[in-house]
Amino acid sequence: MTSQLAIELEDKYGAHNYHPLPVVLEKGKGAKVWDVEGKEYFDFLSAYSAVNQGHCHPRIVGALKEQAEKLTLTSRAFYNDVLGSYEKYITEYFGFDKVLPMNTGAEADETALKLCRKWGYMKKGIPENKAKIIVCENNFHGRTITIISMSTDPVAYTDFGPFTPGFITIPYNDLKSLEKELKNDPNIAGFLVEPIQGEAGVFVPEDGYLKKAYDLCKQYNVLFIADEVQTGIARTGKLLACEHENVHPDILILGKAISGGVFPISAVLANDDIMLCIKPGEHGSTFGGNPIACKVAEAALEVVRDENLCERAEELGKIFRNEMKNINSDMVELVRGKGLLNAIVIRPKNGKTAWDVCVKMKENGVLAKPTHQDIIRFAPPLIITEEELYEAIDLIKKSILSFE
Ligand code: IF1
Repeated sequence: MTSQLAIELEDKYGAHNYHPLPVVLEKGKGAKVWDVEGKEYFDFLSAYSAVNQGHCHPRIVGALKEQAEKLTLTSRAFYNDVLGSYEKYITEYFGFDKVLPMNTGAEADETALKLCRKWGYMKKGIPENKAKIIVCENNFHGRTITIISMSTDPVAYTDFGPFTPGFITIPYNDLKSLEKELKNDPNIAGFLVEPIQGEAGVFVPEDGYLKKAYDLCKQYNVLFIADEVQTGIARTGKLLACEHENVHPDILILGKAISGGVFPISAVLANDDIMLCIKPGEHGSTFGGNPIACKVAEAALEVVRDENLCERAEELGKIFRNEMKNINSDMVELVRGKGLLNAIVIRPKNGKTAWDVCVKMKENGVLAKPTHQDIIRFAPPLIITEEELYEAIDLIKKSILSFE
């Protein structure tokens, strides 16, 4: 296989729903990946924060292999011998009574929306079909019809209507708008929010926003739903980004790094008064909670704890932002982020944009992806060593300075 052939094949036989950087990867280990020609790169995307534990982590891959040879899928029509222990493990790990296992982030978001509506009718007493959920401008929660019905990005929703009703959109990081909607409408069941907006370009809200939003939700008997698919699992320097403000959401949505990028696994967590609103037959998934997923997720979460990934993300993130802020180039307009979820806003120079910077970094051995024309997201695996991080920082600096 050559890069050129792999790209041609994808172009000819795959749907054109992505525009990848022209690099064809065939191997990964820790913070590094290699392309089919053998060139080595630092991975500063981590599959959009799914590979927090590093590529092909031996403990996680080991759990996958072991379970794959024993039992892969039973469906939820029968019990299996691993689901219950996994459920005990993950609920204790995150401090909730119950978990509902799914596969992808979008499915977990859909699950949370259904659960929230159900709670609204059963517990809050909202009249039939009147439940509303507040969401934020520039959100990203996935690609299903209902989820794009909440989107304010024309690329995400145009020509995919008709859309699912029942959502109210307010600006992110705006408590006044939140309170106004909560005050106006007794039929609001939930407020769905990303603790840091990922797709919006790693947009970090003001300190105190999440806590005050949570308190407002309590005041108006509305569920606070955190989408931590991207921010969760140590990425921002805490196990959950909500922990930066001591917020324990009513409904927690997890995906991506819950498997270390080894397998599609997602989860919705809540306490009994909420989770038990859903009864047998009302929701589910063929693969959700399958034995391989259970073993893989448990191993991936053990790695987070045993390898101190929260502390690593916190410390290395500080180094990274500091070094980026010190780059002597007017292309670096702004550096922001938390832990190892960071972004640089690129000021175009001589017609060169964030895309050109990413292509140059690729040539120099660092992989990252631009978003929104002018932003580059930097999110290496959290197991990256300090030495590797400095090596990568040098390559990033060299790439940006090459446009001076
Ligand atoms: C793609 C971004 C990242 C997410 C949050 C749910 C989901 C996602 C907060 C859905 C997914 C992805 C998917 C990826 C691009 C991407 C992304 F650029 F859009 F913002 F991560 F940075 N909630 N995020 O961020 O999870 O169904 O994909 O498992 O290619 O669309 P999924």
